[in-house]
Amino acid sequence: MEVMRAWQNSPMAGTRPAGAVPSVSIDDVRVLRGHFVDFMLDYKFAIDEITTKINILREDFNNANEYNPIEHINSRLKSPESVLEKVRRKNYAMNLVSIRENVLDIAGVRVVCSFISDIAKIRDMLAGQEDITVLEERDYITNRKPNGYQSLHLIVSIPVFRAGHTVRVPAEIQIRTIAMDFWASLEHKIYYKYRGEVPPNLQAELTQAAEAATQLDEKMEALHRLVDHTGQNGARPDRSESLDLSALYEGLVTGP
Ligand code: 0O2
Repeated sequence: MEVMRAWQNSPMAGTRPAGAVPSVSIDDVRVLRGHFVDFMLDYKFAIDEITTKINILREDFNNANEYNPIEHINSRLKSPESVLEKVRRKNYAMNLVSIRENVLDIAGVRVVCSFISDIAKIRDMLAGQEDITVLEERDYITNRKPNGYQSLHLIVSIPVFRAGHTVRVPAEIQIRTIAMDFWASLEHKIYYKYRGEVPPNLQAELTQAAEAATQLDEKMEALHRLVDHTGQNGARPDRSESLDLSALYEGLVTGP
């Protein structure tokens, strides 16, 4: 606890008078590091919990012989540097309580779907789970970002059951289509290549590409509906009728 206070009053807390030398020993730093690693573990476990939930949905869809709306899932744990950069940029207090309350995207899970209508489906299935609380929803699909970015962001909190205690951990779930994801990953690369200063002509091209991605999504959605209505919704054929279960039954009754 003393150590936590030391960190809160450390240079990172921004409370140290200019020129003053911080009085944090190597041992303090070690303990602080331990606290931080443990704090970050909560987020790693939150990612594990959410990923498991989504994998269960995916397997359930497959098992039900239904079409599976989940194309792929990925996740990332924000790096400590990136967490601290955000705390500084947003002017939050530099302590773990403040970071837990304010930096809500340390744990991030991305769900990529085939069609636009799948996004609401996945959203409802996750938001409807008893242990998930939706803290905030940012709909960048209805309200596309000026650069063209589209995605549905859910900021949720989820319980993580640690060995000696339970903690509710915030996490960001991004849900988007393949086309939206394709656009976002390219834009992300360009943004980093130009260190945030994307030249206007390239920015205009990106905005046009976002428009093309939306048109593709709409076209695919229309085709999907068409196929759905004609009864060919991608479900695997039910082969149970053609299976002869009698041999299996006999084997179970009579043994090897
Ligand atoms: P990464 O690499 O995914 O970890 P801020 O975090 O301050 O930028 P805020 O308000 O907390 O913004 O969250 P916001 O803008 O709702 O969502 C942040 C995350 O959404 C980003 O995380 C990206 O993953 C994604 N995102 C938001 N806007 C864009 C965009 O214009 N282009 C792309 N490609 N992704 C975007 P990180 O941590 O910035 O990045």
